[in-house]
Amino acid sequence: MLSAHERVYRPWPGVLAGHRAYLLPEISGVGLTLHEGGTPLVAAPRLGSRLGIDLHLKVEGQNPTGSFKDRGMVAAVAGAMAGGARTVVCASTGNTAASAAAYSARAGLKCLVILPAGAVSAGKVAQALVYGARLVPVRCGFDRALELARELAARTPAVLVNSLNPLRLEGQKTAAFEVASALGGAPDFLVLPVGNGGNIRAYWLGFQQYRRAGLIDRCPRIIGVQALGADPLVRGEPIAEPRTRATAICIGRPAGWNGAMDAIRESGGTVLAVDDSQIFAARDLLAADEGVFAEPASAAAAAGLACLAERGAVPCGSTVVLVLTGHGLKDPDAVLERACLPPVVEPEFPAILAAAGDGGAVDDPGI
Ligand code: AN7
Repeated sequence: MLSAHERVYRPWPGVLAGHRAYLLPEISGVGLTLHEGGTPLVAAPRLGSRLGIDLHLKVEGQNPTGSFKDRGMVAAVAGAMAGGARTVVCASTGNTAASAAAYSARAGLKCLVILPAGAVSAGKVAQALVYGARLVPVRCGFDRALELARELAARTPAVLVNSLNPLRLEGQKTAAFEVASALGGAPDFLVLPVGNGGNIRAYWLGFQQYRRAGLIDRCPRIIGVQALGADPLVRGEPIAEPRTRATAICIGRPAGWNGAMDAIRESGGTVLAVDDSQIFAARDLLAADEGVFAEPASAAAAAGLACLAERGAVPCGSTVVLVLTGHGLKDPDAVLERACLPPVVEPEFPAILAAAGDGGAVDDPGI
């Protein structure tokens, strides 16, 4: 028999059970989980010292479907179950679809996902398919797809599980609880990507709730980052045809516009935009410096933080949490379409040695 000391495997119970005391009772008792949440806050000393800050990464790519969406989806699907629903529906740039598909499979519900055709990364489409969702690719962008999903939910018994469903934010706010508890308080700054504007509001709600409960004595400044070309909050007006390679946040008319701007204003934060080349540079730096691979939308936040640090807008020594919302493997094409793969060589030792030594990749073996 393993003694209590030897039983080193103690699974995190998931968002609904793990944060039960701070969630609505109508969902906290529903036994639905894929053990989402409880993600690590990883110290980032190399990147942090480049930027002159105390940097920590909230690695949301470690959630069951590889993005932060699982926190809100477990809550929304639990709500749908509690209400006796049989079908859920969402529009999605990909991660919401993957998560909705997984949790509705788990819950035994049908799932319908409306996708902007040709604008969702391969990993996310594969996830939605394999979990058994009904996919409806539509010849439009995300903003129109969301209108259609809302209309479908209004006209049928299907429950909308986009972040217009308040239970989504209820689940997603738990990430703020985890950040505060890992640091023993709020960071000075929290930086995250903004698409539809749900997650930024959820973090703000979470920090405020912990402050009201007396668990933290202040809230962080919240900094939202958008991709240039899909940056309506920065421009102050909707964008009819948003464009960015960071497909997850290719959104021109965020449904959560007001909530996002309130979070930024009330926290004393800001919103800024970075272009795709800054996004890819930040992604590569994050991977090389810290061993963490984030999808382009998440790397946008890293790029935005670098911009602000260079401008002196983040004082030296500040404690900063960078939220990496989705795993890099969601969109391998975003790496491969820019990479130059080395040529294939014959399976002979001299050929391997020559190829390996090329560019000094292997220390001179002295042969
Ligand atoms: C990796 O999946 O909108 O500002 O349909 O996938 O709360 O929208 C995804 C958004 C950031 C933006 N990072 O969050 C969808 C979807 C990643 C994302 C965002 C998304 P919100």
